[in-house]
Amino acid sequence: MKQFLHVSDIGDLAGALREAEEVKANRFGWKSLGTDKTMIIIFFNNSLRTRLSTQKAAMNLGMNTMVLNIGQESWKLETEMGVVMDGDKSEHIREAVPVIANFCDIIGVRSFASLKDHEADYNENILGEFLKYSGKPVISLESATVHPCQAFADLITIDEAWYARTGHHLGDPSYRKPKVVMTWAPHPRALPQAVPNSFAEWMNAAPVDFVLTQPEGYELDPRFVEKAEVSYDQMAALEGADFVYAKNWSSVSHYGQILSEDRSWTVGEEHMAATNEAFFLHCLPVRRNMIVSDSVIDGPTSLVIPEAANREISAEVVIKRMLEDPR
Ligand code: SN0
Repeated sequence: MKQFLHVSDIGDLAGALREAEEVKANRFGWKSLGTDKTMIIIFFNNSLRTRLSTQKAAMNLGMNTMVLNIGQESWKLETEMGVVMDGDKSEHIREAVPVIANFCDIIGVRSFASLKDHEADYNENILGEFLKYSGKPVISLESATVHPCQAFADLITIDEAWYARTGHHLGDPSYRKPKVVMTWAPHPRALPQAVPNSFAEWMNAAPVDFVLTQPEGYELDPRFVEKAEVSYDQMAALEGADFVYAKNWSSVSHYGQILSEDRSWTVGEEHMAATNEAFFLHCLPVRRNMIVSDSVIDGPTSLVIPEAANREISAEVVIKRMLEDPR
């Protein structure tokens, strides 16, 4: 695997889930793959889970890891082309990428959306520099439009919980598909669309019934919504859900703007009561009592902690595949 951005990069999802199960049962079983290999993990933005889980996964595979926080401990990088660099940015990404690439075998990059320039964000301009000019396998660790390691961990978590509850894995033809609902929820800051984009992309590819619910103006890019059922009525969408995935995102059409602060969308017990005793998921970090009530996130069907733990597993499967075949 040369790059990991989209669900199509991982191929068959049933195979990926089986591999995740093998890795989870034996996470140090492929340690020789990474001997004398180095992973560099680059952060343009903050992180807790991504930083720790990606580094842990690479170490499980026997790799050496180096983490660099751009602008805090490296030079500030200029990412636009054709500018006169007379400001506070000391180095251009066009030089930084090949320099970084010299010292490693795999690169992970976190580069959030600017939420100012739709075209630059949706072209994945910053990650694109690494994809085009590093010559090394590249993993998006939440770039402008996608967060595939999160969506893969979400899928693993849904499969595990569904199996624990019903005795059937996703895709078992002898049993019904779970209903998975992703609901927008309010947030005090404008957030990227990367997490909901990837979750929608992965759920559309998975054997689940996927429903997306959001207020008017929060429609995601059609490339990610695809065939998903979309409802503007949150309570109707939640009816009979087996999984509720809450997330805030800012508007695409009014790019990067907050259009609603409607707290009736905060997922609380009255919302969960409409579901089929649904499991609750969120990628974290989560704003309690904005996105979800304390009672729901602390309740018996909340999967947020096992979901975060599965970030190690999704990252390990991806890095393992890159080590096995970096083309
Ligand atoms: C990021 C996002 O894309 O929504 C990362 C999620 C994995 N979330 C935030 O930036 C939340 C920041 C905050 O202040 O709550």
